[in-house]
Amino acid sequence: MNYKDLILDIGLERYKHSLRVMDTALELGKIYKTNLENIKIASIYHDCGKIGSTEEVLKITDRRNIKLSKEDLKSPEVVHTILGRYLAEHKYNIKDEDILNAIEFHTTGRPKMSLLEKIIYIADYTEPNRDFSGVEKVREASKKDIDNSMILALKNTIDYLKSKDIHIHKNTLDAYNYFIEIKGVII
Ligand code: DGI
Ligand code: FE
Ligand code: FE
Repeated sequence: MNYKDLILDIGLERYKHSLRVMDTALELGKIYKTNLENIKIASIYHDCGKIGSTEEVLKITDRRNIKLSKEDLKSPEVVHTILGRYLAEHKYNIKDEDILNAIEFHTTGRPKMSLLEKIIYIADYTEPNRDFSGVEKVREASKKDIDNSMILALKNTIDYLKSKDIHIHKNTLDAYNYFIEIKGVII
C-alpha cells in the first residue's frame, strides 16, 4: 500500500497517530477476534478527512458539496469524520460499509455500533500518546469489556465538552444513552 496521498493530505504527525491507532486497534481486534485487515484499513484512514484546520475541513466539505446535518454544523470538530467517509470512498476507493461507518462515527460514536466501529473509537481515544485524565481507566476497561469502555470514554467526552460549553453532537448523546441502556438490561 502506498500512503503518499494520505500523508500529503493529513501530514506526517497525524499519519503517525493513525499508525498508533492501528497498533492499539489490532490489540483489541485480537482480544475480540475480529477481521484484522478491516481494522488496519479503518485505522489508517480514520482521520483521512482531517485536512488542516477545522475551517479548512469545512471549506473542502463545502467545495465538494458534501451534505452536513444541522447537528454536524453545530459541531465543526466532528465534520472531519463526514469528509473522511467521503474521501475514504471516493479518493481511497474503500467500499466496505463497516469500514466507512467506522470512519464516520470514530469521533461521536452512535447507537448499535459494530465491533469494528467500537474498536476504532476506543483505539483513537486510548492510543499510547493520549494522556488526558481518565484515559488509563478506558484503556484497562477496553481489554475486558469494550461496551463498558465506550461508556467511560463517552462520559469523559461529554463531561469535557460540557466543561467548555461546547455543543454535544446528538450522536454522542445517543451513543451514551444506548450503551448505558444495554448495560442496564439483564438478558
Ligand atoms: O481526530 P482526533 O484528534 O484523533 O480525535 P477525534 O476524532 O476524537 O476528535 C476530537 C475532537 O472532537 C475534540 O476537539 C473534541 C471533539 N468532539 C468529540 N465529540 C464531540 C466533539 N465536538 C463537539 N462539538 N461535539 C461532540 O459531540
Ligand atoms: Fe478524528
Ligand atoms: Fe484520530
